[in-house]
Amino acid sequence: MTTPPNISQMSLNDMLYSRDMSGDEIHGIQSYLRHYGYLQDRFGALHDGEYDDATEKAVRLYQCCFGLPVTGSLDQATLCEMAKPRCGFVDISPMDGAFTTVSRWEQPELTYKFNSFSTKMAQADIERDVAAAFGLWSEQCDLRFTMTADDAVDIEIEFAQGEHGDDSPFDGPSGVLAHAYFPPPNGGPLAGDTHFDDDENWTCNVSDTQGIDFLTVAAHEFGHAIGLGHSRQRGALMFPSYSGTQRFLAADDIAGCQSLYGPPTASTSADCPS
Ligand code: TQI
Ligand code: ZN
Repeated sequence: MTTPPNISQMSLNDMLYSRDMSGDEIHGIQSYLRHYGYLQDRFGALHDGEYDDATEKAVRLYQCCFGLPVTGSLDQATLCEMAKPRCGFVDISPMDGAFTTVSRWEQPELTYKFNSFSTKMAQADIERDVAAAFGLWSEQCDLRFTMTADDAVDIEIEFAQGEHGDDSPFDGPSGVLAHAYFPPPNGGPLAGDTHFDDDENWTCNVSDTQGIDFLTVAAHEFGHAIGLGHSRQRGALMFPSYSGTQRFLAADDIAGCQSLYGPPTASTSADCPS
């Protein structure tokens, strides 16, 4: 680890206000904020030596973490706090994604089957979109999904209306669209199972903007079924609101599934030309 920048080496009296600070002084503050994780590339672009938006956001985050008044400027209280001796470890890890995880499957090979289909979409379309939704995850982490006709599978998929035998009844059109159970030990015998509310206006057709895109919701639910909770990252598939079709994983979703299962293994990508 690099040596933490030492703010007390700077002359505090000279830099009570960010607008009065020289490029070198601002650079010093930025190094300090970067060292402890308040300034990170993923939070936005930085102009080195300039008190820009990224720096101001980092200062606000720092103030918030230290219980200081959140002014966004380098006031005396903030500079004094920075000048105090402190632990050299980061406060905000660069690894911290916005994703959350709950539990994971122990084996990389997961099986699934359908207990019922929808009245709104053809069976072949559902099977294709479910395979595609699983594929989004298996492309990015060390998991593989296989449909089988066996009784005992990991993930049971069904369409149901209202009460459907799991104490979490569906609520008719709109509201809850679907739910999935996390991997064991969560969910007991229901672990991994994924239920879709058949009262929704499901569509398999990307150009049908009135309907709810089944593939998008299935991919989100399968994120839960493999152990991801919701993400704080807007634009992540695991962000907890539906804003239309999103048939891809965002970087945060990829970081989330890889944190649970690691990247895809060589055998998974054996069919890629090398
Ligand atoms: N269903 C909720 C969801 O999947 C149910 C739920 C809430 C849940 N918290 C959970 C399931 C934690 C497992 C674990 O988020 S939903 C969206 C989104 C829903 C919502 O019907 O509200 C999607 C289903 F993100 F768009 F709001 C799919 Cl994509
Ligand atoms: Zn969700």
